[in-house]
Amino acid sequence: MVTLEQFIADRQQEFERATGAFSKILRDIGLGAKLVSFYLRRASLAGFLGELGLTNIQGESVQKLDDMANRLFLNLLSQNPHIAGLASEEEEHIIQANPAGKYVVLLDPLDGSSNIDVGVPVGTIFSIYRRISQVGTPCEEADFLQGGRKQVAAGYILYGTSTLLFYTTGQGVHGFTLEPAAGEFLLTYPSVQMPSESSYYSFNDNQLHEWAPGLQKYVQDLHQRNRTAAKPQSLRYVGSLVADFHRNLLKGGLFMYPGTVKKPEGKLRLLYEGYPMAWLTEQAGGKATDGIRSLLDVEPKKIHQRTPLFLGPASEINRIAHFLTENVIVETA
Ligand code: AHM
Ligand code: MG
Repeated sequence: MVTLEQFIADRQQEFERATGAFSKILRDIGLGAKLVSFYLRRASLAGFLGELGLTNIQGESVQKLDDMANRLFLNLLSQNPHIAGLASEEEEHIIQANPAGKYVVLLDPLDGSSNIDVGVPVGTIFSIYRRISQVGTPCEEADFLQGGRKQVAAGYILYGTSTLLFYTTGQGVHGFTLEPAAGEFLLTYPSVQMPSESSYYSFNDNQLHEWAPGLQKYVQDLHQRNRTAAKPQSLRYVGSLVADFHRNLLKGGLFMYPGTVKKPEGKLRLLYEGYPMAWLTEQAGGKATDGIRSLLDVEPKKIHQRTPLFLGPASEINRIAHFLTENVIVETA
C-alpha cells in the first residue's frame, strides 16, 4: 500500500530538487480534504446544511458548507510557508500568505454546492503555480494569471461514496482513496487513462435553444448515432462537476458546459474549474477545449473569468469542434 505522502515524496524531484515544498503543499491539501470530508459526513446531523444568507463574488448564494470549506482551506494553506498566496472562487481578491513562498494555489473549495442539501457528491478543485513575482515580496495577480500550461499541479477531491483525491503534475493522473480508519489517502488508481470512446454524455440541456446552431446539431447527431450504435451512449448528469467529470474519466464520457447567446462565456470558471480539469483530461489521454480552442491555451485575463468547457475523449471533442466550425447537415432517419 502506498500513501499519498509516500507517493509524492518518491516523485518530489519532478518539481523541486528535494526541498519538500511541493510535498508539503499537497499534504496540506490532503489534510484539508480529510477535514472537509469529516464535516460533510456530519452535516445533516450537525445543522451545517442550508444557506449562510450571503452572496459571493459570483453573485451566488453561499451555503454554510461552502463557507466552511473555503475558510478551512484558506486557513490551512495560508499557514504553509511555501505558499505565497491563494485565490478562491469564493473570494473577490487574491489572498496574501507567505512572501517567502514559491507557489500560489487556486481553489474551488466546494464545487457543486447546490447538491450539498440532497446528499449528492460534491468536490474540491485545486491548481498550483510556481510564482513569477519575486520571492520575498507579496505575490501579485499575475502569479495567478499565467495560463493553464503553467500549472505545476492540479487535481480534485471527490466527496462521494468514498473520498477520492486525483491529481496530476504532468506525469499522468494518479488517484487515491481515503482509508477513514487510518486517516490516509492510499494509491488506488495509478496512471489513469480515459477510455478513448464515450459511453456517457453529461450536460445540462435546459438552454439548448440558446446554444450555437452547430452545437445543437451535434446533440441531434449524438441522438441519431444512438439509434444505430451497438452500445448507445447514456446520459449521466448530477450537476456536480467533480462527480460528473470523475465518472467520465474512469468510464469514458463527454462533459460539456457551453456558452449561450446571452452568456457566451458560459458558467464555469477558467482558473478554478477549467484549467485544472482540462489538464487532468489531457494527462489522462483525453481532450479539453472551449468548443474549438485547446482550453489550456486560452489566455486568462481576470481571476474570476468564465469559460465554456468541453472535456472528453478526443473523438467526441473533435466532432464537436467540427460541428461548431463547419455547417454540418445531420441526416435524420
Ligand atoms: P458552483 O461552483 O457554484 O458549485 O457551480 C458549479 C457547478 C458545477 O459543479 C456543475 O458542473 C455546474 O455548476 C452545474 O450547473 P447547472 O446546475 O447549471 O447544470
Ligand atoms: Mg465551482
